[in-house]
Amino acid sequence: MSAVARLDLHALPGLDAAQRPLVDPRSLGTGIVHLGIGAFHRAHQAVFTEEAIAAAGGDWGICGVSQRSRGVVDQLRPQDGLYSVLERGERSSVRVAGAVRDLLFAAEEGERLQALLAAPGTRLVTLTVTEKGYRHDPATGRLRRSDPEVAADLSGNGLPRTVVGQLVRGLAARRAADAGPITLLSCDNLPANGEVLRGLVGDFCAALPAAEGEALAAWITESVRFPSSMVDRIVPATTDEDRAQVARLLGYDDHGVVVTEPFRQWVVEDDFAAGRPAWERAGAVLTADVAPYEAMKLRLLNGSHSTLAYLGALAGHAHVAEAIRDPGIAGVVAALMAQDVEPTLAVPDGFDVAAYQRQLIERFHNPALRHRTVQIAMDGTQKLPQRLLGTITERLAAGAEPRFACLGVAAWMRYVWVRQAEDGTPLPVDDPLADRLGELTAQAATPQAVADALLSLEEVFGEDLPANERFRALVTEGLAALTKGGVAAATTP
Ligand code: CS2
Repeated sequence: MSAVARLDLHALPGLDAAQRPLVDPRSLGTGIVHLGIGAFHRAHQAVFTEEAIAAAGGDWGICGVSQRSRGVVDQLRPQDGLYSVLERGERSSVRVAGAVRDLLFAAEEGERLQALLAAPGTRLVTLTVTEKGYRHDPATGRLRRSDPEVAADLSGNGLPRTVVGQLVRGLAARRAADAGPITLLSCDNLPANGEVLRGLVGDFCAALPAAEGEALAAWITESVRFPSSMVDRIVPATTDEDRAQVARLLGYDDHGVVVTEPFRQWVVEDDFAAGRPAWERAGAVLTADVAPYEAMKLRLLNGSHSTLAYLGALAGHAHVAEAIRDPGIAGVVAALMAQDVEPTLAVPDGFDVAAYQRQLIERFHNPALRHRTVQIAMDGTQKLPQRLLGTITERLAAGAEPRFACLGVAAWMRYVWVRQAEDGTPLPVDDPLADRLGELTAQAATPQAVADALLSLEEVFGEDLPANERFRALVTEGLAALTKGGVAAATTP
């Protein structure tokens, strides 16, 4: 039992001015439904939105929807939606965020979700549902109709359980209610995330009976926008220690704390059907073309992150900040960025890509952020295509040898194959394809056999890349080196 009182609206007058929300939460109407109210949303879009409302007004309060677990709903509901953002850089600071006004647990409140999507006051749906939440094949971007939950949602029996099902059924209800246009804004780490979402919504409509699907698809084309966006802020999972620090700083007990770095970036395609918060007033970049920023961020930051995570976890580094201090791993990450990724990028005018890389390395070094390598290692099958495989495909086509990106893929293979660090510590394989990975690697005894088996995963690697002998050789060499001499030997220049 904690001795301090729980954070809620009554606590606000007692906080230091610098710790209070920037807006009066009580005065805010809800205009945004956010699917996937995890720590990342609360430390990123919710912060931009609150600052935008503080600067320019608007009823853009957020209803945060949790899909699978009621954890966040139980944390935030008793706190009137309030939670604190603990920024850790050279100094720490904490502030209570006020833009989340409502919580909804989709698994139990599916009807309310549908009603909210059909309400005229809802003008924007934002999403952070992670890569796997889209239920698509990462290699093709198409909806996985064989997924039992997608199939159930298509059959129309009961309330929809998948994100795309919820959205399409909600849009149908919105059309029936004549509630007006709306924007669906993906904020997940996928290239052309708006286009991906539009495609999946289209796939879902096309799989419905024609009488239902065609008219709905036509209405969607007319009334719904799907802008793309690039999101960036490092947000490690919150620990008990973080919650204890906030209780000391705030004087209140907050079950919904999120921890993050000072840096944040949001580049948004400015294509909205029914208005948006003035995010540019909070430092977001609103632009016509997000693609160059997305590629840069996914390949440089996330590509490095995944490489650091697999090599780091195998070498026994629990956190990113330790992994990046390992000279071998640091060398691989620097070379991955400069030699493999940079030549593939269309750098926006006036953008200093070398400075961006230096800043990334600095952010990875942040000793106050305890970002676990196994957290980033999660869902590798959903992350590899946009983080490493795009780079590899383009470099091979240019006649180059993307050695470092291939070593990242090899480290993923070693990780899902042996499932333990070099010191014997077990490493979790948390991935929607975990069973397949287990089956594929179970029979394989040599690096060559493991690489062959894993490269047969067409939904991850597609068809062309595994047919490339250079690629197969580079990945297999990397896996053989990791197997023979460990991370230290494989990362020695
Ligand atoms: C990370 C990202 O967990 C992961 O896979 O690479 O969540 C990363 O921290 C964010 O994209 C940073 O913006």
